[in-house]
Amino acid sequence: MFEDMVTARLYEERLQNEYMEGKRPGFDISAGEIPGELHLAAGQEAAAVGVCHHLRDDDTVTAPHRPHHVAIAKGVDLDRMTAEIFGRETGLSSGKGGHMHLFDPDVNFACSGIIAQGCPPAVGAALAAKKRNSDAVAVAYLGEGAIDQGGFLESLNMASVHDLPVVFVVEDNDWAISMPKARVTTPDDGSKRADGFDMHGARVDVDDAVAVYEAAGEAVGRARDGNGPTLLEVQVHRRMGHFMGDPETYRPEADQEAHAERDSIDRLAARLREEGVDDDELDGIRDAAAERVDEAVTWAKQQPLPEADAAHDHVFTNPPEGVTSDEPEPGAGAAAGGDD
Ligand SMILES: Cc1ncc(C[n+]2csc(CCOP(=O)(O)OP(=O)(O)O)c2C)c(N)n1
Ligand SMILES: [Mg+2]
Repeated sequence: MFEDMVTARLYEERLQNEYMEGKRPGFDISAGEIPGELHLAAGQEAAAVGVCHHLRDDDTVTAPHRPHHVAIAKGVDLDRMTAEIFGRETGLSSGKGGHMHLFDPDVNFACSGIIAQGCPPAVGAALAAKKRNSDAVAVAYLGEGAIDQGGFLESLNMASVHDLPVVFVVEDNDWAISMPKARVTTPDDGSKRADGFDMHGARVDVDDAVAVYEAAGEAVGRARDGNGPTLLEVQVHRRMGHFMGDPETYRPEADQEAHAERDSIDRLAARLREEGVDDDELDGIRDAAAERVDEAVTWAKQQPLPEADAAHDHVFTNPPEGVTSDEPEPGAGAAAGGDD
């Protein structure tokens, strides 16, 4: 878990630097090596490793727009994920999905920029596992700002009615962009919503990977043993802005700086030292993680960009082979100049 947490943190810090390349002197979001938005999850690593270290490749994980820590903990190919983030042809989605749309079928991982969107597919994966008599489970990650979304609540209902092997993991980082949780969501402990759906709920209210691992062990074990879903909320801390370029003018300084006292990586390092792991070993893990991150980024940046023509591949608007489009010719019919 420590190795994955350190890898995720170093990865995010590296992306933070790479992202700004070419975006200055103003902030041109479309310029540079990593075009588009970038949401970093530094500070949230405990929620990723504590759950994903109970999972196998055939278990499904869906993540939201802040996905890298979860992808790393689930074992997504770091090289191809990085190529995807840099928009390269050899990326997981041929460079067309970008950082919010990572798909790795080898380890059953997907993420989406639409918040709570991962919940229904995770329920679908859990239903599929049940129908196949497999003991695979599914995990849907979402932020606390997404728990008022209908898709999440509908998913809780369906998971409970069908007793499905799914765990919903809410990463509570206190903020939905600039909106503090207390202003828009009740109850404060989101896991209590499980009661209304007659399912198990639990909350881990410290940024502690071991505590998450223990709570997730129960939840994943319950799902794997055929004993139904769980809603698990985990308190985490968003160290960075909502997205790269966020001036965070809305955020009290004390909250911004709180990570110094509550860093989950420091906490786990202290725990490992207590258990007899020495500093040399921890440094060795850090060095190996730094090398892995550097290799992934270096490799990704050497990869080709997709051909412009490839923009038309893999999109739903392509008519299937042998079918001609019945779109009216441009300028013909009622649609011309119409109201869309
Ligand atoms: C359905 C939908 N509505 C609005 C947005 C815009 N949006 C992107 S992130 C975000 C806030 C998410 O907050 P939270 O779920 O707490 O996740 P966090 O960013 O804190 O990780 C919103 C509203 C979206 N992506 N999808
Ligand atoms: Mg949030």
